[in-house]
Amino acid sequence: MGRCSRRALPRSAAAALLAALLLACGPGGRPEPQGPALVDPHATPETRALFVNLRRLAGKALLFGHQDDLAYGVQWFNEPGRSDVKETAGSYPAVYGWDVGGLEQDRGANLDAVAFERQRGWIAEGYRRGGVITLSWHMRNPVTGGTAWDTTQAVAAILPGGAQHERYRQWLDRFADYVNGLRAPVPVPVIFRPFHETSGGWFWWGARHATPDEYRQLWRFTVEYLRDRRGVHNLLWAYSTDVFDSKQGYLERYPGDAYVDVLGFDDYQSVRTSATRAVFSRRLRDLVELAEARGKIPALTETGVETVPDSLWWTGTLLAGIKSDSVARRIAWVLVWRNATFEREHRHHFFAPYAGQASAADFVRFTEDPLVLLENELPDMYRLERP
Ligand code: BMA
Repeated sequence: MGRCSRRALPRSAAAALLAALLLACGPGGRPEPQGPALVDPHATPETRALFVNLRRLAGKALLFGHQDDLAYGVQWFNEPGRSDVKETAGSYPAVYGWDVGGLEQDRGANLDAVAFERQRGWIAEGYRRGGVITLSWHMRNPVTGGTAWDTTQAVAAILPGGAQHERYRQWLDRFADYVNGLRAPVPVPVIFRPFHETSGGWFWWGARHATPDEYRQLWRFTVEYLRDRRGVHNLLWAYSTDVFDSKQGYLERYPGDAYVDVLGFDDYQSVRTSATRAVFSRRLRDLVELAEARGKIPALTETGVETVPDSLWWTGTLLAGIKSDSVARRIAWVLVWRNATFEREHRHHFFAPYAGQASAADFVRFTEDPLVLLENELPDMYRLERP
């Protein structure tokens, strides 16, 4: 399947072990059951393999991810081969987060000045090295044309029959063209996480600005349009809330098991210090239980502390919280947000360390933990051994 350009063998002993786990049969030598269906029954083989492998790995490995990792860092912008994570810990991250906010306007670059043409190249590059790709979409307000943070009511207007429905279809067409064009050379599997942090009130699709039912309708329409009308088959669908305090709260806007592959949440609150570790691990545990009960993948889809001022945050707060509970530690990945370039944005807005940053040494310790994987330790996530 034209996969020869991707790494054939895992590099380390740990990766070899994980590869063996991924390819293992179930107890008694029988093949593992097929497991629950994906949102897309026609998902490409690589997309299906990614889903199965993430599920199998969860609990044995925690993939580390970083937003916009290849595009820029705190002290550089758009320099091929660079990565603040690699320059700190020796490897690219295992998960690459990217955002397509701006695609709807047919702009050449996203809302953080990442050119789409380059983003496409970085996505293919990360995939060829064996990395996992996730996309979010800070979509502009389709009623006003304002930003994603313009909370003018818009969800009802873009549902079928709504005044802006046609516009929304056009935006989805642009997205479909973009993801259909992500090829290396097979379609690159993408974990798509639209309408994120839906329990928060800051985006136009969030709580208070659309009813749970409207949100669910929007989600389902989006899945069906891209999958069934536009033939997009390289997506896993990730639902994500902000922090939540009960399973019931988490599920309030949940689109339904048939429409979701990954259950995630974004936590910039209970991860701040170890004082709230119990709350953080309880959230993770609830998430893992919700996901596992449905055969889905649990993930900490965004987290971090801006500027990471606590030099021991990675092991002392993040990892300690994840590992303090035998259920909580079964999340599949954790992704920290972007490292804005200081010279361009004139603000200290970064969530991963860079060489010399106060938490760099602890970040290295974090990545050396047997549970935590960077890209160079990943088994082949895109191959599924069939008996
Ligand atoms: C936010 C900030 C913004 C950015 C947006 C989308 O959390 O980082 O500066 O534009 O995410 O990436």
